Amino acid sequence: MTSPVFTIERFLLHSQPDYARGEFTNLLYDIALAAKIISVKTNRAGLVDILGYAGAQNVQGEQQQKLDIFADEVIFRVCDHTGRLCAMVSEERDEMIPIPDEFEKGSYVLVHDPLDGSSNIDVNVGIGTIFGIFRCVDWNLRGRIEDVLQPGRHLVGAGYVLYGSSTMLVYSAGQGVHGFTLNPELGEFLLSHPNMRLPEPPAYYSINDAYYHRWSPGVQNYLRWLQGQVEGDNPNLSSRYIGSLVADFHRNMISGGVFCYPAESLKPEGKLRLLYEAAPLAFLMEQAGGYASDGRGPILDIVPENIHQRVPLFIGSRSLVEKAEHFIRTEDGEQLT
Ligand code: AHM
Ligand code: MG
Repeated sequence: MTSPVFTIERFLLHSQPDYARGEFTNLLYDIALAAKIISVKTNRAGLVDILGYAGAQNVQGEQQQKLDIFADEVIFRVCDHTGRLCAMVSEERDEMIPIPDEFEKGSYVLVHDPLDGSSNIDVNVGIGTIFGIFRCVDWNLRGRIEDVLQPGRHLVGAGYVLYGSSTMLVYSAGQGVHGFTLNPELGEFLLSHPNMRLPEPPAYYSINDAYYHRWSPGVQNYLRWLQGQVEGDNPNLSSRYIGSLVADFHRNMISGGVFCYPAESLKPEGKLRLLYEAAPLAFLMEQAGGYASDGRGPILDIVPENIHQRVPLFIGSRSLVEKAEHFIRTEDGEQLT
C-alpha cells in the first residue's frame, strides 16, 4: 500500500486549526505560489553567463534584476491585491510596505526575507526565503507600524523555503512543523516531512568561528564546550557551517544541533534580523521541540523597536541553546553576547 499523496493545498485545508482555514490558508497558498516562481528563477541562476539570464542585459538591452530584488517583487505582487494582508515588511525595503490604496486591506501582516544567503548563489549553495505571519492588532486601524512591530510570540504562522538540491517549503501554523517538497514536473508541493521534530541527541553545531577573537569570553568558552574541550562534559557534536541561514537551520531541523550567530565586536547587535529572520525561525524551532535565544532569553519575547533590528541568535536543540545562555550569564555579565 502506498501512502496518500497530500498536496500543500489539501494538507492546509484538512490539517489545520480553525483559524488557519480560510484567509490564512489562502495566504499560505499565495506564499507557496511565490516560492514556485522564485524556485524556477533560482534554478536557472547557474545559466547566467550562458544565457545572460540574470545580472546581465536582456534582449531589450535592459539590465536584469538581481535575484533577491526579483524575489521581493514576486512576493509583493502575489500578495498585494488579495485582500488578505494589511502590511508587509521585506529585508529588501527600508520602510514597512503598505497595501496599495486600490486594494482591500485584510487582517494579516507578512514579514519576510525574500532571498536569504543570496551571496551564495554564485557558488551554487542552497538559499532560502523566510516568512512570518501576524494578525493585525486592531482591525479598524489595520496597516499601522504597530501591526508589524510585534514579538515573535504573537506569530500565527511562519516558515521557510529552501532552494536546495530540491525546493522545500517548511511551515507551522502553531500545530507542529510540516515540510513539503516541490515536485517540479507537477509544479506541486507534496507533503514529505509531516510533524518534524528535532531529533535527540543533536548532531551538529554551526557557527562562523573565524570571528572567535571578536566574541565575548562567554561565547568563546561556549564554543570550546561545543567542541568537547571542557573536561567531563562533552556534547559529542560534529561541526557544519554553510553560511546560508535557511540551509544551516534546515540541516539542524533534520539532524539536530545548534546554529549560532553571536554578537561580536564589529557587529555588537549581531548580524541577523529579528523580525523576519530570527523570530519566524524561533517560532518553527519551538514548534519542533527546540528553543531560540539571544543568549539571555527567548527570541520570541523580544518586542522589535524597528523593522530591521538585528539580534544575536542561538537556535536549535533546547539543551544546547540553554548551555549558551548559561555560559553568557555566568561569564559575560553585561558584555556582548
Ligand atoms: P544576508 O541577509 O546578507 O544574505 O546575510 C545573511 C546570511 C545568513 O544566511 C547567514 O547565516 C549569515 O549571513 C552568514 O554570515 P557570515 O558570512 O558572517 O558567517
Ligand atoms: Mg537575510
